[in-house]
Amino acid sequence: MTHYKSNLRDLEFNLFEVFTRQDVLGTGPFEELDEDTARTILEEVERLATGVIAESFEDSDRHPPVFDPQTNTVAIPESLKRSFHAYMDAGWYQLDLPRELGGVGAPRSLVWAASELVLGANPAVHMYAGGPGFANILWQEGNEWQRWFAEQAIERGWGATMVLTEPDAGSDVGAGRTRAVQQEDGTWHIEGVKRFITSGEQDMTENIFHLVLARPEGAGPGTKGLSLFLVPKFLVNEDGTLGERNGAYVTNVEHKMGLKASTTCELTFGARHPAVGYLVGDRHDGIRQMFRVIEYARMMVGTKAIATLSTGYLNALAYAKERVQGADLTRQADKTAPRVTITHHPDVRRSLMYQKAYAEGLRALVVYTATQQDAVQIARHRGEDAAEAEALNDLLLPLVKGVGSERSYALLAESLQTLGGSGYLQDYPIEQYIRDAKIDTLYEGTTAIQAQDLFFRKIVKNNGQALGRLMTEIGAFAAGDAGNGQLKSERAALAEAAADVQAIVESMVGDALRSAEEPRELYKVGLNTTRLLLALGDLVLAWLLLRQAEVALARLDGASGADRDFYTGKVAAARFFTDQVLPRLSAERVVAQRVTLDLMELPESAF
Ligand code: ST9
Ligand code: FAD
Repeated sequence: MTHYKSNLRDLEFNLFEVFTRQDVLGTGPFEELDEDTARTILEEVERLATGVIAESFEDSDRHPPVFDPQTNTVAIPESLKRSFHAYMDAGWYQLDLPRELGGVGAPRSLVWAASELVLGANPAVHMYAGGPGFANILWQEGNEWQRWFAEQAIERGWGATMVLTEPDAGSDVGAGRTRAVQQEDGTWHIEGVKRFITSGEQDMTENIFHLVLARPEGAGPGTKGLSLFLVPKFLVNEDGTLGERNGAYVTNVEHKMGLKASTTCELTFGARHPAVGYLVGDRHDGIRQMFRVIEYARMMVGTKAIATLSTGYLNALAYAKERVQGADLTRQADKTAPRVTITHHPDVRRSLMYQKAYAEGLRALVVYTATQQDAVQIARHRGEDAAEAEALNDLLLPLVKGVGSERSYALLAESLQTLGGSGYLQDYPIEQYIRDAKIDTLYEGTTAIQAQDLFFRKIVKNNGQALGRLMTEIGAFAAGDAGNGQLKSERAALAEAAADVQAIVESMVGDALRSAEEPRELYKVGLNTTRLLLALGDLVLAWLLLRQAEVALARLDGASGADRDFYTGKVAAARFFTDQVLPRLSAERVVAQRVTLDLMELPESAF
């Protein structure tokens, strides 16, 4: 038995009962994949995830990769190598590759469901296995030679990295100073130091290719002046074999709070000898190209966080069902009363239901977002416009990443709390979950950045269209008859919460409009962006949980055994969330509307 407790039942419930993916399987771009095959794939990935992939989770935390500064190499622990190779050998990364690259071209909903299992079992394995995905982007964005390179990378199983961050350029990617100098043969020499590069060095693949943002000499400031370069660790000969060592070396590996199995590297370009780079697609369009990777990685980070909360909750639940402590509250005065398992205590039940409702609501958010990606795949296959699904996917991404990571990290503390003092021990996985999940609120854009992305880019720049469509859907659900009379008060609470969120948005838009006359009004928006992110997240989660409850109520009739328990739990989670979480949005609305410039006027020295 490994640490990882998966929830395949809930994944399948989302895929096939709530979002009916069987309707798109077997058709259009997914013609060769039917529901049975999809279920078999998930079972196989789950078997691998709960087995060999999860096996190295603890060992690679206690014995993390070791950096050798003499040789600029990293030794990955043997246990993690086994997990990584088992995953790559099984070939599941092919699910997400197009057929032209030997892949399956599966719907994104299935891809993300399978990814959740791997990310919950051992996120570092998923990250080291990113090479084929990066190659796919390179293949789509690259010139003819780079497309050939991408094919080699997949065939030979090379690793890959995304290289943006520098010591003085974190959230502000446009502050990057790494230079690119064009050579007479058309290649470029990259010069500079990048930091925090995930998977920058390892000894599991024969080559690593870096996708690097650098500023060509003479290019303008900010992100728009950055170009994207392919910089392989080893140059590649015409027959695909490895050539000379390129001048990109890992010069440090960070010591971190968690996610220790994943190497976080300082990468120095051109200090010892030239670091040859190839301009991706022969065009200076770096930030747009890199955002194709970033969008994928933000979805991945959110899914990782949520997967961790889910296994945290299920570990806590298993413990709570066994742990006997204290008497039932109604008999606490009776010192001879039988001792009960802690699941009998109201406070433990409250905490467990928070964990369950968020874990399952957030999973629904991931799958729902992925269904928008399915819609994009289908529209493109038909040669149709996919703008609406793209915009909704764009709107949902900061929720998956920002809300997923914030809520998961906070709720994992509840999972630990369920175990009492034992939760603090390394005998149980939850302390590692917490350490490993903290990073999810930080990398791929901190929560503050996700919140600004949501408001300024995904709402204001989109003229509120995607948000408007989402709110209309939520409103229609609230006003409809879902639940056949049994979800009436919950739907009323949803409508009220939607009005609260709408009011927050309107207040922020008002401040933003006023800032045209009085620039400082924009500070009020900045004081509310994270509030809006979390509030909209709660609203969407409530809606998705209620959609699940509607399905569950319809199926409860005649259900027995495990199914009955499952559907009963679904209805309970939705009711709990609407009763206990949604009312808080009214308070958030009041706070949002009360925001003043006081904080911005406070002298720094008064903090
Ligand atoms: C990191 C990695 O942290 C951590 C984990 C690594 C795991 C690796 C493994 C992953 C596997 C990956 C597999 C590969 C993929 C497979 C795919 C399969 C198909 N959406 O607002 P402006 C663009 S890495 C889209 O003016 P500023 C857009 O082009 C480090 N595009 O920004 C825009 O132009 P336009 C992560 C967006 O003020 C242009 O940027 N670091 C979006 O110049 C300029 O926009 C970060 O995430 C978007 N949401 O710069 C940095 N936003 O408007 C966080 C912008 O004309 N900081 N663009 O369209 C930010 O995001 C900042 O807001 C900023 C600001 C840098 C964008
Ligand atoms: P800063 O940008 O300095 O932020 C500090 C604080 O200020 C944060 O709370 C932030 O929210 C806030 N802040 C900053 N700017 C604003 C603003 N405009 N408005 C409001 N608040 C703001 N990078 C890569 O390129 N590739 C990788 O593979 C990669 N992997 C990573 C792995 C790990 C383990 C870590 C720790 C980082 C990784 N990163 C990677 C870098 C990561 O993306 C950055 O750390 C992140 O974007 C934040 O940048 P920063 O650390 O410089 O923080």
